[in-house]
Order: sequence, then structure tokens, then C-alpha cells
Amino acid sequence: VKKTAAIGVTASTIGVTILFILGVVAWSIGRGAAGSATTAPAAVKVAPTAMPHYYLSIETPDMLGGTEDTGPAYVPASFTLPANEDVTLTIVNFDDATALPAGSEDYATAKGIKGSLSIEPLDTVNPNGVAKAVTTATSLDPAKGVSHTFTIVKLGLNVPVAPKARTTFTFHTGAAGSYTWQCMDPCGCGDTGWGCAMGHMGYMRGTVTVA
Ligand SMILES: [Cu+2]
Repeated sequence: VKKTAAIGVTASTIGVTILFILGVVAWSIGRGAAGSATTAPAAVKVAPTAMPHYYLSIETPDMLGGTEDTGPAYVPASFTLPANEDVTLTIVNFDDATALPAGSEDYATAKGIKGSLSIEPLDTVNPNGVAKAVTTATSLDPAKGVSHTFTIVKLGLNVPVAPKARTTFTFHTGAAGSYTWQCMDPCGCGDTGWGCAMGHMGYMRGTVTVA
């Protein structure tokens, strides 16, 4: 019985909806006929398409509740970006600088990005506080100005990430595929700094799925 009643309600709801749509269509046609006689057609407005903007953060071992044996880490470390599109990434970095060792100073220079990096200092105690002055650069000081890098060798992309700052950049993603990104600034443990976080997937290495 309940089922029949429910169907009845649905049928009458559909009936009312159809009548309403017919009414709106009739009203629109009437307006269109009257309007065309007296007014010029309005200009077609094309909605601006916003460039996709993604945010990553780099968190310190303290923030992750771990030790120097694990962190720091990019969060998230694996994510998806749209193919063949200009995308903007902001890396919110809570970590301090690690000097780039002799021979790898090139990683302090941005490659494969559109335009330049914009860098806004981050108050790590009050990260959502008032915005600070933004500076632009294409290259940072390899000794004191780089904390990590966001490097995708296969795409020719290298982004030096400023310490305790928001680093924002735009790049063209290109063809669909799966790409490994890696930090090239030895911020991990051990004599070389290439241990711990540097070797762990999900810390200083991850996967970008371009789809
Ligand atoms: Cu790193």
C-alpha cells in the first residue's frame, strides 16, 4: 500500500514539474519575441577560466611527530594534476635551509617554469596571519636560500623551495603519465644527507599523476 501511495506522489510531482517547465518555456518564448523587436542582443560573456592552483606543504619532523630519522616530508607527496595545462603550485614550507653541496648548486635555479618564482615569507607560528611582502626570483642562494627542491627530471622541472616561505610557481604539465618527483637538496640523515627522508617514498620523493 505504501508503495502505491509513494508512486502516486511521484507521478503527481512529475506532472506538476512538467507543467511548470512548459510554463517557463512559454514565458521565455513570449519574452524573446517581444525583446527582439525593441532591444539589441546582449554581448556574449565568456567566463574567465581560472588556472588550477594546488597547495603542498613541507612539514618538519616535529610537526609530523616523528624524528630526524623520518621527516621532513612533502604533504601530500603523491597527487594528480591535469594534463596539457598550465598549473600553479604553492609549496608552503615550514622547514629551514639546507645548503646545496658543491656540484649541485644548479638546483638553486628554477628550470621548466613559466615566469618566475614568487616567494612570500612564512610566519611558521602563525602561518595564516597577515600576508608578507612577496618577492620574485628565478634563482636562490644555494648556501642559505634553499630548503628543498621540487624536481621532476622527466619534465625538465626544477624548483628551489625557499626556507620558511610560500614558494609559488606555474608550469605546463604536458602529456599524461606518471612522474616521480624528488627533492635534490640532501635534507635527510647520514653524512651525505641522502638517508632517511631523502630515500623514502612519501617524504622527499613522490608520484605526480598527470591525467
Ligand atoms: Cu628535501
